[in-house]
Amino acid sequence: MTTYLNDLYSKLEAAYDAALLSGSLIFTASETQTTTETEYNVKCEVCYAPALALKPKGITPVVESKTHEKIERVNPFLPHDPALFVANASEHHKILLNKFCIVPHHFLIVTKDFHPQTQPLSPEDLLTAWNALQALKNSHPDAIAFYNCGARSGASQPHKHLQILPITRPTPITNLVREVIQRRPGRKETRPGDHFTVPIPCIHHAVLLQDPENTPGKDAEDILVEAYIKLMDSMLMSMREYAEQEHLSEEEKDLVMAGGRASGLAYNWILTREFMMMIPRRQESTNLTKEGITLNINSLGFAGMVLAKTPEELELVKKRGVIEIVAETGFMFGKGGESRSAEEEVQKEKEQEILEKQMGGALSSL
Ligand code: B4P
Repeated sequence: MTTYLNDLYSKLEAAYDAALLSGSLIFTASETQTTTETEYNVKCEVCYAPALALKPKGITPVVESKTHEKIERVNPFLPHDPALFVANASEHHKILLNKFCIVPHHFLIVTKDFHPQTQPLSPEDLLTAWNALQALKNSHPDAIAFYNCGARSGASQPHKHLQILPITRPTPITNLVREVIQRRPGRKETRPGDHFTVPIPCIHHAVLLQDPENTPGKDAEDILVEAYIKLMDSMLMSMREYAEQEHLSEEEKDLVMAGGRASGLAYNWILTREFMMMIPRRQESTNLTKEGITLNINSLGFAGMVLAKTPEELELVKKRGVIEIVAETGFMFGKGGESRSAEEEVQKEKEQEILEKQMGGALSSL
């Protein structure tokens, strides 16, 4: 294990307290409300943080020429604010506190040099995120790492950065994964290294991670790279199959094909100490109303956690449910790439469940 991340939590605490005191970091208090999404048998979270509506959006224009033709923009990560620096995370990564956090100690793993946020994750990116999760395993065993990659993924900064949310409870998706991989009569066992899906729309590509301590011949980097490539392959394959459907509109085809090109690919990536998942994105935001109230969704949306900044957003999310609004921003792939509606997806899961129960019954009566 790398020594870069020794005492990570103490370093985070010290930097966080100092940055908060000096005003370099803005913590926004929020209220978390839980939704029970009975259709999917999962409880999701809506984090309500009205003060965030006042936060500046994305990269800030700083210089505008007299003719207004050229706008130069600042990159907040290069150079970074020294008050937000926590430690180096590897030879090529640094840890910065998230300037606008709603969870204390939320931090970013940022490349020291500029790399675009549209780039795939490198083996070193993957290992650094993994090492950070391992470094927090005693204080925050359920911390989650994520990467918003590409234009429709919910990213607001173009400099490559992964994020770690050091939460103190399992995310809704972690709870669901633990439930899904449990061994049950009649259900195929999910073993470390296996690809699996979760019974909510749009999450089709997930891998249960092998434990590097108990996997002879492979280290953590091998396991992470293997899982990442497996997910990327299966995600691109699903997109290709989806695009080949005859009934698809030209507009939808264009959208999927743009995603199939490296430059146009947008996806969310989630890593915990147990699993990795990848979710391709068709659009950045979800339409909460026909009148045009939209909500941006990032990786955390697929972890079952969305952020509402106004009372209207909060009410609309609670009314429609987190899963339904988040699913609108991804693709619903079926077998052979057919698309399925959210209702069809639920119906299929129900049929699967009944089949599993019947098989379980049959097995136990043997
Ligand atoms: P991105 O990948 O580009 O975008 P994001 O996390 O979706 O955050 P966004 O900036 O769009 O903010 P939003 O209002 O949706 O990440 C860029 C990161 O850099 C962000 O974390 C940003 O705060 C941070 N940042 C910007 N300027 C910075 C600077 N000068 N120095 C250091 N860091 C800087 O969300 C607001 C915040 O809430 C984000 O941190 C977001 O990650 C977090 N959040 C969203 N949903 C959440 C949820 N359900 N639960 C907990 N936190 C949530």
